[in-house]
Amino acid sequence: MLYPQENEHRRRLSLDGFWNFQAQRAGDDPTGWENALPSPTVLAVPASWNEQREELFDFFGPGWYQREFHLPSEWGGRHLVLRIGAAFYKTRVWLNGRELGTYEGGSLPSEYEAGDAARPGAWNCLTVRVDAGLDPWGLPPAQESANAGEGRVGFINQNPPVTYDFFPYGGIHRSVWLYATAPNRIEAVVVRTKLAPGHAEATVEVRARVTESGNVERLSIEVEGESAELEATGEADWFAGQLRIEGPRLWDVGRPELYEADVRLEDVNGGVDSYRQSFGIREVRVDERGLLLNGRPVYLTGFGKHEDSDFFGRGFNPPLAVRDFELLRWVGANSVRTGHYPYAEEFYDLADRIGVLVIAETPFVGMNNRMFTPEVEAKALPMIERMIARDTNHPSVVAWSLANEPYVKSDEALAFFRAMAKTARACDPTRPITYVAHVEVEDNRAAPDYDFFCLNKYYGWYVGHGRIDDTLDAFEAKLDEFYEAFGKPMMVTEFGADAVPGMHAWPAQPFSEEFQAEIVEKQIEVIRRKPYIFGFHLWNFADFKTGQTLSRIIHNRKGAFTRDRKPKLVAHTLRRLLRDQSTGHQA
Ligand code: BDP
Repeated sequence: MLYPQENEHRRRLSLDGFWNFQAQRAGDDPTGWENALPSPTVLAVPASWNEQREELFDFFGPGWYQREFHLPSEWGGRHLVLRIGAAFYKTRVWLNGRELGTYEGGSLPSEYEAGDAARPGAWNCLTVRVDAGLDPWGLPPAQESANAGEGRVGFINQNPPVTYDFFPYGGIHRSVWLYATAPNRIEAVVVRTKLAPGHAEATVEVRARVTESGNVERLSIEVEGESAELEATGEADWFAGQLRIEGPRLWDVGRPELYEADVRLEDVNGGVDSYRQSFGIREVRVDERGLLLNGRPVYLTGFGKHEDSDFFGRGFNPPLAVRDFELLRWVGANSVRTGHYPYAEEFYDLADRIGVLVIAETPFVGMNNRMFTPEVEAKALPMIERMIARDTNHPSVVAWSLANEPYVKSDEALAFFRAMAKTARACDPTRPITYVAHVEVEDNRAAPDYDFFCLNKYYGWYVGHGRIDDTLDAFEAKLDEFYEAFGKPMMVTEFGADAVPGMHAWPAQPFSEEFQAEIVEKQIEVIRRKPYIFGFHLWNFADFKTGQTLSRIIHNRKGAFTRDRKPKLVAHTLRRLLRDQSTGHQA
């Protein structure tokens, strides 16, 4: 899952831009569409289709994308891979009419071997069929039937009928690349660092997987002038080696010290491949004090987010991503959770380069009891593996969140959550794992298998609506109850209220900016009193698009910022509260 890179031994071609597009409607016969679309229109990639054209607003696929591109003749004989950063939700790909493969999953990359179908030195036709059809067994799932109101109070008649509170945008959401390497290539690089006591020295362990391990002449790494050979590990196609760095510059909050590992593969047939992987030297663990970064407790403040903006929909929007990190700095926050799916890779690159902590979440949201089957598990576990393989080298990622608001009450649910925990730990023994809980203690039987506990609670909103002061004691008692039940350090990962920007009320009332600012300030005061809580994230960073239902005023309005990133009153409140405290910043 290495991000495509341009270097001495690798080439890449961006296929972003304007593509032909055709919506497949009931009654259409798509025979032959992989060769030519009969009456296409034009769409931008990457971006959701829903906000680009009126007729696609509530269209969920299948949508057919097609474009031509010229393949340089020198790419003949190279190892060619087509890579789609993410498309929601099921993808099928053809090159020059020949099927390359399929992938199910809306927020992780898919790759396809393209060498046999590609025509070097000529024009090529690429077709991508994306089906965002509401699938009750997808991850995340749609409701089993419209109006089922599954899993969420107040969401009966939600349109479209999904089990979660964000819009099921369709389309190619992240960049599309074609890349070329030597036939024997570096397929994966995993960098892990270990600090000696006192931090005077760090060990950097690098593992790499190659395509043809039998043909490796030499595999080596270099970091700032230090180099080491990687040797076969005995595990299929994996090699490993390590080097030491004296006086390491540690990566920390607001102190984004990064290193580059240059990996080089020389093949017995004379081929060469190389890859530059950035990484940070830092140590993360959880003990009874909470999250420790480089041995020191850190208090996390920030937001749960979404990938969501005007026009782009869920598509990756580079200036918006920079702006979001800039607003985090402005408000004084040090961390985010990728609610409720893995984000674009570029997002974690920015977090690494700016020094923001990330709790990285799977797309397992809306997981009610009917989902805990062997079939769903067989889809979920490989998604965890793919997510961790993709994001493991980011120093910004300090924990994996394996689900949002599941019901872990039945024996099946418990077994499912134990299998997920086991998979995540096998992929990455270096990071703590968690999942984000709601409802009651007895709905969270898997908590003992996870390292810390995350809780979402909406007192004064979904519980005791409109009564801020009257619900503070109940809020506090609920936090204590969860801590007493599990004895794990905790984070409050969601709390808040909707506020329609420009809506004012005195005295404060629901949906006004005053109400949102007041509830947030008073609940933070409660949260901060709890020694077992090591951080809080407001829901949400910005207003975001969701399905239509009586409790939503076009968007979910719980953002501290509007959808176009203007501060609401609560953002100023937070800025005052967060900038006044020093525990969250280590720099
Ligand atoms: C929580 C969910 C989140 C919702 C939020 C809300 O985790 O996805 O958007 O509630 O209702 O339960 O605003």
